[in-house]
Amino acid sequence: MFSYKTLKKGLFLFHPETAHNLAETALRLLPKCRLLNNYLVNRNFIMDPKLNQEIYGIKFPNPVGLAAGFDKNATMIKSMMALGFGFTEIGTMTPRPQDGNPKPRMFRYPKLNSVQNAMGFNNKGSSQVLMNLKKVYPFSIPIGANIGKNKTTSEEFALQDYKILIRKFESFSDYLVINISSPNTPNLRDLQNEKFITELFSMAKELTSKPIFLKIAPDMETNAAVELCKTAVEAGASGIIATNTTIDYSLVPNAQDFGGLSGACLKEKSYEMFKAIAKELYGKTVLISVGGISDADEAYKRLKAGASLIQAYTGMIFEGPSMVKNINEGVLELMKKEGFNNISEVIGSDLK
Ligand code: FMN
Repeated sequence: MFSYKTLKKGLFLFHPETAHNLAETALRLLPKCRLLNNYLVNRNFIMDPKLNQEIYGIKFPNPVGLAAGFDKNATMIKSMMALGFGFTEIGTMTPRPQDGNPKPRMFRYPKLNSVQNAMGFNNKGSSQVLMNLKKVYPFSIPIGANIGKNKTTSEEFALQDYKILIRKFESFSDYLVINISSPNTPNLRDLQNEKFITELFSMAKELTSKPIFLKIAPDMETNAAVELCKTAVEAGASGIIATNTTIDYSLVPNAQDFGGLSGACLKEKSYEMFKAIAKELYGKTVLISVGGISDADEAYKRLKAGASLIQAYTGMIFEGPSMVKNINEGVLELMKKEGFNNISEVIGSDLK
């Protein structure tokens, strides 16, 4: 019906953040155009029992989710099935509204299918996001709530910010994610230490029985990252999401010297970090892989390496609204070729 190649040419004439805002407007309005929405759901949302999973009692129709940062304010949830996603993650939200960093703060590297962003948790704040969420929750696909502290909250009071956010969102989401891995809030990544993680998850487990994940950065020394993940799981984390964007600017020639890189340039780094974590934690907790995934081969590789679920953001900018459908169809084909009858048999098969 329409080609994303053509649409992309138009969208890429705009600054990346403007293009994002245009996409948001379209996706906010899409559910009002019932016919088009239904057409896209039928086209892109793959319904195949072989892709179904139940994790912590939550039903995931397929393993491909929207990564955090695209739907920061929970305004596009209703359109996620039209894009084919099996689950979505809103946020990162902070307790109070926040403008984020000065613009420009998002950059494209089209030749490398990569993006750099220094958004800085721009969001409408927890109260507004909660209002948006309440209009749709519970939804046909699982919704994760990704939470972070305000920029102006000192490290000393960081725990308090997470407490407020867990209390607010735990009844209106299927799972929660603690984000202390964004490179765009000064000193946030310093919270990736064992003392804070232990305090945080001990507190979180008191506040909610919903699954609560830790999202980590790809830039820590591998052993330290694995140890941190183990600490989080021992303290009560339900799983690990690996990884956020990278500050390894050598991955892109002439990259900006601020913000985080995502997309194809992050693929190897994210995979290596995921593999190291899975080696230690596969079978002991739930692992979600994200970073540079945009096709079925890479998705399948992450599943086999131990990911129960995968997420993507940047790939969609370059591949368009058929990306998730293509991934799911491709994964089904690979499963058939290798004789797997259900996605759960694929997960971690490299480690068995
Ligand atoms: N991750 C978060 O946990 N919270 C965020 O608010 C967030 N904002 C992002 C904004 C942009 C523009 C991009 C490109 C990524 C953002 N991310 C955020 C990171 C993504 O969720 C994901 O971990 C990362 O981009 C790697 O996946 P990808 O290569 O598929 O994009």
